[in-house]
Amino acid sequence: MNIDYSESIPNNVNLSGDRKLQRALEQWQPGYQEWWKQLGPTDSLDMDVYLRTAISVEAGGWANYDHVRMLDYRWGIFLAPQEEDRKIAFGSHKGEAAWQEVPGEYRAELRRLIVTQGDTEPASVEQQRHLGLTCPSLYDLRNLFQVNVEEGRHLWAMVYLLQAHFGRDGREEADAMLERHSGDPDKPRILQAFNEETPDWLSFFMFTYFTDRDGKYQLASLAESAFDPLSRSCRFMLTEEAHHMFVGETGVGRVIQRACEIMCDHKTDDVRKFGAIDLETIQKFVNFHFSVSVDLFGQEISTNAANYYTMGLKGRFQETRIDDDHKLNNAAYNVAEVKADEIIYSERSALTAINERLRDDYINDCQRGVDKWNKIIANAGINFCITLPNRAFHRAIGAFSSVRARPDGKIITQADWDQGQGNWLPTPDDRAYVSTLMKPVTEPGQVASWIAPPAKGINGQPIDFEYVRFND
Ligand code: BYC
Ligand code: FE
Ligand code: FE
Repeated sequence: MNIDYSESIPNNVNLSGDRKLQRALEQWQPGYQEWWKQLGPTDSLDMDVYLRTAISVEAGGWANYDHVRMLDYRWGIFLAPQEEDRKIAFGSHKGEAAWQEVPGEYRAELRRLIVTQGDTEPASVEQQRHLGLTCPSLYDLRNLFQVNVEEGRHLWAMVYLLQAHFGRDGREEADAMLERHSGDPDKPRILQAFNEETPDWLSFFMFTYFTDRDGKYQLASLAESAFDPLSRSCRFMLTEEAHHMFVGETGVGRVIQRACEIMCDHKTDDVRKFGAIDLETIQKFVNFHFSVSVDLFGQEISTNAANYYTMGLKGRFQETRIDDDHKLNNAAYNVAEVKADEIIYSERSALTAINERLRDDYINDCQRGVDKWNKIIANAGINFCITLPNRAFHRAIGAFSSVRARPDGKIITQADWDQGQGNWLPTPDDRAYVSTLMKPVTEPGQVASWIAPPAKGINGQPIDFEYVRFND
């Protein structure tokens, strides 16, 4: 199914056959472009960037790589191919035909899920908008912009659903996506992690590793939705998400590699003296970004999540591969909670524990990249291990938000927290140090002092390829 690039909005949803929808989207488009100019990547509009563009939504549809002027980038609407006779896989409608239209009785819940998802996409672009000014290499700058244009397209994906399937209030919600802004005191983004700053490239790599991975898990559970257009939107978005997490995993890995090289070459732990980032600081950034991202899964016990599941709106990760009745009326799931200053697990209704189960899947997935980072450290012969903090650490949502916990999960007093937190989370000094390293490196093939070069280039190009041309 090829994408029609002859339309003002490239698409594979036969937009030209739906004049009403086309009008709605064309009305929204100028506001979006204005938003991109104002709050998208700073000073980037004149640059030519080596970007991939989807030309089809089938496997291999990503083959198209070329330099594209940022100003001319065109966002479109792409759904994964429709699965014939798709049946609902879970909840009270299990076995019925998937919905092509929104059922009236679930309209409010579906709209809320789509709005929450959509809101995060432009938020991340806003959070990352200044990073281009301090890129550690052209390769990294190109990856940043690739992520940014795709997050912009993810907003389009959700706006399409709102405009095609929700009428007037859908159009109002689409407009509101451009009115809330990350960190805006009056009109902030909906989820807290998307109101935090992404002030430096270490934060960016952590964000794409941990927070884009929350995106992967949320999108995967929405990809199970009985509402077929949502499912198809999310399935295609997931193919883009893989690259974002690759940027995070390899980015953090390269920062670790540089630290290890300096430690070995100079026989020192004081890598800051040589313009690198020490492993202790990297661990603190891991603690911060992991804890903020696990909050994004919501409360451990959530009747909202149970209702979304029973209604068929949001499934579990890889729902169809799970061997049970997919209704969960009598099923149990182990959920962590605090009792008498201990973390204990107890059996709860699996239905209300849907959020926690997704969080568990996410945490297991996070560990895999951490293991790879630790291999880099071990290969350098250094005795240090990056660890994920306990889920109780530094939480703002759910059962652990009312206690203080160390990264190892021990519940502590507020006084111990006040004393210890500088060892566990980035301090203002740590952040100030990292920010001193943020100086642009824009010679092809050159890389900043604090990060190792990538193992290979993009799409078979050499590392010293001119991934970005500035045209100034
Ligand atoms: N912040 O029953 P609960 C991505 C509220 S990232 C603030 O657990 P539920 C991306 C909640 O609203 C993926 N408030 O809630 C990554 C509720 O309020 P009310 C984004 C929160 O409904 C990188 C109350 O607490 N996608 O794509 O299960 C770059 C009760 O909680 C938070 C989605 O999130 C929070 N973190 O919410 C770019 C998917 N958590 O009703 C992009 C869509 C909970 O009591 N959203 N609350 O007033 C959802 O599936 C769900 O809404 C949530 C959990 C997962 C957010
Ligand atoms: Fe996204
Ligand atoms: Fe992403």
